[in-house]
Amino acid sequence: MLDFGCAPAPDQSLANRDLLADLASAPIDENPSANEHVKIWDFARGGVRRPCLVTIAPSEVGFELDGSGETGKLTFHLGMPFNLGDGAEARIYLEEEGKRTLIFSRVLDPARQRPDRDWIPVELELPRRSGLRLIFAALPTSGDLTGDWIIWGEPRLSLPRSNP
Ligand SMILES: [Ca+2]
Repeated sequence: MLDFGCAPAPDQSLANRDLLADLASAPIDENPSANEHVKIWDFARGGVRRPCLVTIAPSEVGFELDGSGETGKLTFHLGMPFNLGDGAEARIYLEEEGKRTLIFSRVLDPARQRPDRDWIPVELELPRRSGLRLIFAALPTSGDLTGDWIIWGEPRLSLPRSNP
């Protein structure tokens, strides 16, 4: 599992936090084998190429949210890069004091469901509390792991300005 600090820009009314930049600079502190299943790569879906956080099922990656007591909006474009296998499930959890709450779930099956071959834009409002951890997870929907790559295109957090 990876953990990250957050450094929102203090002079902006809305700080955009690029989660891919966080991942690229993160120290790998736990279970190195799991990181073979978490990558940053570009993928194109529907003719649009985006830099992506990649989670290969079964895997997950976590981000510490800003400790200022305020969080904001999470946006990303969801997809699977290969039209293979029987699909997989994308999930996002919020973790607080070790307890997980599922805030997003989507099963994708691009081999059989044509709409799942395009980017799916997602926007999630996050609660305004400190001490939260955001977890992106890829789960298999069966024993068939063929092509079970979940791609999170351009994941970003918009953080309201912290009051000084
Ligand atoms: Ca599968």
